[in-house]
Amino acid sequence: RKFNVAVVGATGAVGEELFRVLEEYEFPINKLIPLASSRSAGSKIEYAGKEVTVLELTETVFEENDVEIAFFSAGGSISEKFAKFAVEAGAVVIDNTSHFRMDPKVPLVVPEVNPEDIKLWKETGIIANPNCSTIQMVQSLKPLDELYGIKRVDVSTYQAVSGAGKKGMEELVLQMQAFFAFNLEDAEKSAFPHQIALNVIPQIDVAQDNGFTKEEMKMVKETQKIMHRNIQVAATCVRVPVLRSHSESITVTFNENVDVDLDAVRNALNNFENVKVIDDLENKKYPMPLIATDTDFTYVGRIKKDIYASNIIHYFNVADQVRVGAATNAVRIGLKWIEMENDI
Ligand code: A2P
Ligand code: 11C
Repeated sequence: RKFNVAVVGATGAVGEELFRVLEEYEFPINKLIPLASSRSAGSKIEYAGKEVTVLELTETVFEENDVEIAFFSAGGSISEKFAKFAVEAGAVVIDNTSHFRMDPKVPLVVPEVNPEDIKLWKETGIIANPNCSTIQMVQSLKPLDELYGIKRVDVSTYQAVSGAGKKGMEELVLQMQAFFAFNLEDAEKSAFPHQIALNVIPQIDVAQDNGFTKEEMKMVKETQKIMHRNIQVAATCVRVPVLRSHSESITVTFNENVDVDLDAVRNALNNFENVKVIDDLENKKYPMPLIATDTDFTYVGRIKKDIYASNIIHYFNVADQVRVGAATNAVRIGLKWIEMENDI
């Protein structure tokens, strides 16, 4: 059986990647309905060698097109306003924004980690896709938690400008061009709190009352919801002038009595679905954004045991956040949903 599939935010960075991933995974599509604002209505996207016209997102477009699966990736306020119309039209909504993630009735899913939660979709019609930084982190935490039991996670991120969508990528490129034209002062600086070219910005999203940012607290709350455990998490989220793929330096503290065996750690990570270990420091081999970009794997390397405590490890984790952290995770949710709900 094939499905009528809508993509809301069809002209955005994640939307465009979604079409590529849907095609690569041979998603069973009967009719594809790309949706965006009135600005883009009438433009064309290419899917499986054919041109498909972008329609304007309206309250009635889901009903009119018999949409059965709707991927939303046009920002939280659009999901807040329009997801209900897709649900009323009988579709399952797979939402990439943060809007529904912490709603206790809405499952928050990384298919490799908590696929069984997809079953809870019936209550609201919505399945939420976690934040990109959370997805790649929990993919490495899950096998480690199964191995030894995790007590605490300390993470610093190195997040690419693609996390801020197309405008974030354009701004880095334009600032670099302006730098080489000796004109950086005049370059646009609006996608980030400061100039991103030749800089590192320790702020992603807005400040919270506790001194952390919203992005950092997403990593805390979403990790606990996905893992179904109150693992302690402290995050510092940093924007770096990398075009694509987020990196994370992660310290994991296991339960008190654990004496870590690094070979067991490497095996557990390597055997976990869609995780790959690259860990050969002597030969300069470790995960980097340029390795992860355009792939569907979360790469882990620089794995080391703490020099003071036998229950602590440190490692570096990299994934293409437009794919693993957004489009691919959404498509994997869609495929699992089809498998679970439609016996295909
Ligand atoms: P549009 O191109 O018509 O503005 P990104 O995350 O790369 O910035 O992309 C955001 C996506 O969300 C784009 O596809 C954009 O469409 C879409 N979008 C933004 N505002 C609206 C809106 N009011 N209605 C429908 N889609 C929107
Ligand atoms: C970034 N992680 O890199 C953010 C973007 O909650 O879906 C994704 C925000 C979200 O800027």
